[in-house]
Parts: sequence; structure tokens; C-alpha cells
Amino acid sequence: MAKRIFSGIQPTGTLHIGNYLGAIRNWVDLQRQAECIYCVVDYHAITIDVDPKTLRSASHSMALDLLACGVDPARSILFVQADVPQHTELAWILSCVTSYGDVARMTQFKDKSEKQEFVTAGLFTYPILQAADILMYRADGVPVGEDQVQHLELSRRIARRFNSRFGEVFPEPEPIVTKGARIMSLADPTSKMSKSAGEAHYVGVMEREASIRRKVRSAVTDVGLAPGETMSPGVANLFLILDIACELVGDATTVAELRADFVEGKLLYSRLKDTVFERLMDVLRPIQERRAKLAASGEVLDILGDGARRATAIAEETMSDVRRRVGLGSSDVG
Ligand code: AQP
Repeated sequence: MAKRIFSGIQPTGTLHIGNYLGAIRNWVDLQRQAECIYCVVDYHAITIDVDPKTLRSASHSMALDLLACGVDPARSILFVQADVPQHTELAWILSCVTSYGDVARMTQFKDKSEKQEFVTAGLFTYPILQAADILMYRADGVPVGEDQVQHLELSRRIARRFNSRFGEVFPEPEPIVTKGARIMSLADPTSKMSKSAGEAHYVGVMEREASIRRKVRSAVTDVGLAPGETMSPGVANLFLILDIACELVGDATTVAELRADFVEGKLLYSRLKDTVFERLMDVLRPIQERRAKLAASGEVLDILGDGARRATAIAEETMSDVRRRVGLGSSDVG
């Protein structure tokens, strides 16, 4: 079992149910078992063109979303990445023990760069910054969705290479991937639910009930079956969302009932969609209510300030060890 957990999320756009069901609910659960460090990764957000006027408020907003989902500052460290600039220092050092070929193999760069007119070098090297985020805290477990597993493999390779060159410093982090690690778009169930694909392709955790109802009701169910499939990707995706939502609200019977009806060929997709909507709202409603209270309380800045102080103490300890081992600087001071 992992002893120290690290994970991050970009403050680009709104938290969606793919993020929540695939990763953030695990962040919340893991707080009971391990020391957890969670980060709003604003350095990652600037790998694409973001509006400097809104980035800080987007970071605050994402922190509020995470707190509303159950990240508990009394148990975990929650901070904004750029408040601990040691992350970029470690990323540079790690980039000097990372092979170009290893970074060039990352499939997410291929997908993301195709959507950009101006492709930054930062978009290419961001998996090294991600390795720095994780290794900085010597985390051994990283709760993520499936799309991040390849990056975790790179983080392990980087840790190994650093350790063999400079001595054992970093544990090799393992991905923690559970059910829901790949929630698909309701509008196109052959692609991952994602913010950048546009509003129709995600359901926001804080989205208005009427809008969620409309998106779930219009979910695509009939894209056809691939050879060997008994359930179309759209229906399978709805069942997956329902399954996790039922688990979260302690409903042990609904999924089995609907599955039995599906097998017997008597399940109306309108009933499946209505049930998904209802269970999803059972999960999201309390989160939305908590979010409203937290926003009104104005305590998010204090929480992030405290998180940054605690994260900096750990980061500085790692960095003074790393600088000394690599031979950087003129002395051990600073
Ligand atoms: N569809 C998904 N299903 C399950 N998990 C997912 N994650 C993202 N999409 C899904 C997981 O959420 C965590 C935070 O992700 P991020 O900050 O890297 O955001 P992202 O992957 O950039 O999310 P999007 O929506 O896909 O953004 P765009 O469209 O901008 O790329 C991660 O653990 C991720 O695995």
C-alpha cells in the first residue's frame, strides 16, 4: 500500500465527471490510508495559450471544486503548483537525465499538439514537469485516470535513471487506477470525456441540473457493435457511470436490475438514462452545495497559503539533497 500520495489537476476549465469518477474520488478515499499531497498544476496549464487575467481565479476555482469533492486540508496538503517554484527547478534537472526518445513516445503529446496552432516546447516536455511534481514529494502512489498511465511509466524511468546516476533519492511511483479510469464522452462514446473537446463532450461536476439532464438524455447509445461486443460503447459508458454513482451513494441493487433487463433485451434506454441522471445528481448535489458554502466562506486562500508552506518545506528538503548530489550551486546553503 502506498505511503505517500501525490496527484495534480490542471486549472483549465471546469472539473468534469470523468475527472471526478476517474481520479478525484480516489484522491478523497486515499486520505484515510496515506499522507496525501494534492496540487492544482498551473505551470501545466500554461503549456497551451491561457488567459493570464483568469488563470489565478481558475486555480482558486479548481481548489474550491476539490475541497467540495472532499479533499480535506486537515488531512492533506492542497496547494497551487507555482507557489512552490522548486517544481520547475527539479523539472530542469530531471530533463537532463531524460532521453529525448522517451519523451517523444508520449501519445498524449501527439493528441494534444494536433489541436494547437502554436505547439509549445512546454507541451512536449510537460511529462518531465509531471515527474518532478511527483518525485519532489517522494510519492510512491499516484491516483490517475488511464490517460496518465504512460506518463507515470516515464516518471518511473526518470526516477531510475536519476537514482543510478546520483544515488537512491526517489521511489518509483505507481499509478493507482480504479474503475472509471476512462469515462467516455456522452456525445461521442468512442473518445474520452474531455474539457478541450467542447461543452457537449463533458458533464461538469458543478453544472446545472437541467443541463446535466439534457446531456444525459441525449447521450449517444447506438454507435453500433464492434465484432465480439454485446453492448455498444455508449451503453457501456452509461452503465459504468451508473455503477460508480450507485457505489458512491450505497445503492447495491439498481445496476444489477438494469443489467438483467439489458441481457433479456427489455431495457429501454430512456429508463437507463433517467436512472443515470438521478444517481449522478445524488452524487453531485451535495458536492455542489458544499462548493457554494465554501465559496461564500472565502477560506480557500488561507487553505492554499497553508498548503504552499507545507509543500515548500518538503520540496526544499528534496531540492537541497538533489542540488548537493548533482553538484549544483556554490555551496550547500539555499
Ligand atoms: N475521461 C476521463 N476519465 C477518467 N479520468 C479522467 N481524467 C481526465 N479525463 C478523464 C483524469 O483526471 C485527472 C485530472 O486531469 P487533468 O488535469 O490532466 O485534465 P485532463 O486530462 O487534461 O482532463 P481533460 O478533460 O482531458 O482536459 P483536456 O481536454 O484539456 O486534456 C487525471 O488523473 C486524468 O487522468
